[in-house]
Amino acid sequence: MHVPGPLSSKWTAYLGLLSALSAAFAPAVAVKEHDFKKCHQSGFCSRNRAFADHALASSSWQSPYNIAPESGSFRDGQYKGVILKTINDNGETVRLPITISFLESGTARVTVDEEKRQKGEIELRHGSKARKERYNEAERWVIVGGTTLDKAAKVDYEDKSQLTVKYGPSAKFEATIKFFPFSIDFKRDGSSQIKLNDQGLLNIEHWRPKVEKPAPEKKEGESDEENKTEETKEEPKAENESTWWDETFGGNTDTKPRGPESVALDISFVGYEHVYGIPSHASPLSLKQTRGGDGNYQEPYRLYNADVFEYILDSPMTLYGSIPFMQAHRKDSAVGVFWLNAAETWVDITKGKDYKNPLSLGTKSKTSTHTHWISESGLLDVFVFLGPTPKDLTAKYGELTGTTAMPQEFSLGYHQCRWNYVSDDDVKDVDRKMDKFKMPYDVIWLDIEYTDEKKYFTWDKHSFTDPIGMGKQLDSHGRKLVTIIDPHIKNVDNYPVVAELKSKDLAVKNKDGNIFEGWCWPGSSHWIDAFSPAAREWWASLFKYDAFKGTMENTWIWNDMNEPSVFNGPETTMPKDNLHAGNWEHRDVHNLNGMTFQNATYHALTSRKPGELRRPFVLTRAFFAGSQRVGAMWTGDNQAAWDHLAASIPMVLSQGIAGFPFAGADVGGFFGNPEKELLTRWYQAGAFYPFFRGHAHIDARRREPYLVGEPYTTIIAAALRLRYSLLPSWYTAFRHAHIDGTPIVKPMFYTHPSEEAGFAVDDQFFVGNTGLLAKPVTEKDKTTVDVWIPDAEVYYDYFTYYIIPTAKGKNVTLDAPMEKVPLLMRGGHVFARRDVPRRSSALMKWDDYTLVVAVGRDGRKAEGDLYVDDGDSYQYQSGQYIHRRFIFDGAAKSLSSVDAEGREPGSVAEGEWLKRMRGVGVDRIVLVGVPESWVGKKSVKVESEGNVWEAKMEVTPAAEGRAAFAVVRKVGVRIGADWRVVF
Ligand code: NBV
Repeated sequence: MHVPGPLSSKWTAYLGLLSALSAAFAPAVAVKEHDFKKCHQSGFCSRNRAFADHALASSSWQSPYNIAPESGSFRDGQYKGVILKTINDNGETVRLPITISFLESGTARVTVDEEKRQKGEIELRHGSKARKERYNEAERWVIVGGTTLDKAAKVDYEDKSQLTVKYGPSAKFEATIKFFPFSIDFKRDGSSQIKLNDQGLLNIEHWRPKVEKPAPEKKEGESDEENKTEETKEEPKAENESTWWDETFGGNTDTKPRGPESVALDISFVGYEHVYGIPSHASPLSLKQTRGGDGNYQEPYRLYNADVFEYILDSPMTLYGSIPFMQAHRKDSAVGVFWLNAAETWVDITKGKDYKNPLSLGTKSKTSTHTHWISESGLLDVFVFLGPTPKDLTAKYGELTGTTAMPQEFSLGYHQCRWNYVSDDDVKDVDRKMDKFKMPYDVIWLDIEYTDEKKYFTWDKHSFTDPIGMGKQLDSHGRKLVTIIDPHIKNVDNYPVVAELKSKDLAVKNKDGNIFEGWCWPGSSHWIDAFSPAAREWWASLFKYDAFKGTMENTWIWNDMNEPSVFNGPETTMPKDNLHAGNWEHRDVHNLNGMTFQNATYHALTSRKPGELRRPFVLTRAFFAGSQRVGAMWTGDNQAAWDHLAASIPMVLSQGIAGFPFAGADVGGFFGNPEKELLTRWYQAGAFYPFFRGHAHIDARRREPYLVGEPYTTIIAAALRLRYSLLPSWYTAFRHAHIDGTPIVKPMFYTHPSEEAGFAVDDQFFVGNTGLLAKPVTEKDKTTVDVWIPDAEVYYDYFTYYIIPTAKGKNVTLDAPMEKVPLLMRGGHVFARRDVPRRSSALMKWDDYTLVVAVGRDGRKAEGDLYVDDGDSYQYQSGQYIHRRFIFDGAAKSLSSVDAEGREPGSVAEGEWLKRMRGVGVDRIVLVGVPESWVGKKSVKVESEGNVWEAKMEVTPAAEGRAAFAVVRKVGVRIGADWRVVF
């Protein structure tokens, strides 16, 4: 058994090696796939898979879970009852209270608990201080709204064996709850969409005392393996006790004071062939099957936040963060589930035409997707969304878990990071060189080496002699600094932070209730327990400007290693029997851990100085459902390899549809040295990640974009400027994500839910509502790309205005020489840019806008919007923002701008920012795809604020495949005012 504390000789040797390696700035020994559990190495996963195998193989299988009909009652949109789990042939049962809540939003929620544990009528082994209840606080961290019960939900039918409830918008949804065995069939407009326990895989491992069995006698000379009982020797069985009471992996033993306690359920998506979501995995957007077979995975998708550096691609292996939200999609219909459980979770996916239930007429010939969700502990708590559109799903999920926080505007710019910038001079030098090479950027980052021997909140005094001077140089061009702060606190003398952590008793505890000690970058460390309100309060005190000296208003924070990463822990994380605030076991809350830490930092940044209330920027590596409310994420330690560049796109798309769209991958690849072509292509792709940061490992050669040499330097500078010119549209997309959970970059199934051929396309995407369709080049030596065209609209090349010869549902091959990012404009959209290249986003703040109108097929309407606020404060919450809707009317030959939210002019008292925005206008309007009849026109009429004037227009006729286009200059309207331009 591994007891944290005094280190065993094995660990001393291992840690000696680690620290020697990290001292030499080499990456620690690469963590490989086999350092992480496969399902068969995880007791509860293998037991539940065995349970499934048994149930699915047997034609007579009956789930042992039945609702006791007399226990049930329905009131005010909620059904409450008790499931009886039959546990032996004598008919003994265990009581599992169930609540089914029908919410006003149309979402249904099914929660199952265990009565004995609710009442605390269980005994813990080893004198454990852990809580007796099943973990019931995930909701407190994750759910922020949308839980009002639907009082209009009505029981539509009821007899002794079942109950049907009608609910949701116009009572179009219904749930049939069957009692014997327990199952629920969720229908929309009368047809089944989602079924729970239809396959009978519901399994709630109830508490039981350990019955000591006499150890089988070991014959002389017999090995331990030979001595195993028949039961333990065989492949895992559902009732195999060998992993009930303790479990060892990689030399670490988990003491499991409550024994087996997993919760598992099958969720079938009837007639749905595609499922998406449950990030983060380096896997295609449309999830694969996981039970073997051609092209399928053998392993379930795993959700157990882990420091998996050098991760492998095309794998269901767990990564740094988890969002247990899954969407199923078929032509014109989308439904989803959110499995609210923060413990280690595995999800098996199978698809088949042989839908087991003969009653599901009409779906028999269609492929259905069956999923099997398996969590180690906690409540069974699942939300069911019945769509019908992908947008409904992201909106309802956003209502429950919150949406992306309105970001700091600068954070949409380019971030320059590496492990490490070695001194303040180094930082200042990079800052100057970016200017010299005319490369806009907003943020430079400091990794762990800026600290004094990995003591966070300190500076290495030899290399960073004047952090404030450095901060001021950055600030002079509106730039920012991000410093890393990790959750492990170095355990040394004379470090006030650790002294306080200990004296105030704010650290995570080991299973015995003593402070947990483990190993990370600083060597021996303790971990702040961000589940504790007192710890969060203390954490906030560390960030005050006068506490974290050397930081200033333009300093923001990066939280790494918060899975948490513990070098000598099981699977590089914390022992599951560690204890958090409230005596919850780490097992119960593991996947929440990263979010609680990022949340603590987020709140700390709101209280650095009295009266200063600005939107924090915090980047996190570990995350869970809800993390979108407190910052951005990145996909962790990828590699400087073409396949990692390609994999980043579905990964970022998956984040978007799972409600955490502020996402990006390390541009250039973290490990290794990208060849110039790869680095350049990566910048071109990265310019389309919502979070755009170049980063590199400490061993990687310097690769600031100006170092790469021509022609690449110029090409990268162009990609950066493209990002900067489109910042107004990116910011608008963030606004939409903030309002209703819409992804920032959108996959084809999301924008075109009727086009089946696009459901598995995950290497191209639309940016917000701009109609910009990007298809980054992710292969070496490629000078063309094939773009899949989802509809019959007209598509123009973004740069040349060539009309792409497209056909709906077909691929079109585009030229993509090195200097070109394949980017199309879909007809029918209007979007905003700022075209004057500047050094940072802050310097563009008061620039005029360019509006681009991509005229729709046959000159039809084009529409778009622009949202802008001060990009920093919370004043937008009191109306201090501009949100315009632009409408191009081909028939009326006009472009007009109206308040997108129908607010009357003058209805908001103008604060300082709005007043200053009075000086910001629309400088140019570019209209692509104008009719030939416009050729020769020289001016347009502009009407705004009671005045009428003329502006000059130049129309370029169509030529050799290029659309006719018009440019109106010096338009002269204010961006915040109503106006109309008549052509
Ligand atoms: O802090 C060092 C690195 C960081 O650069 C990287 O981005 C993180 O994902 N960190 C991991 C710890 C060590 C990685 C080998």
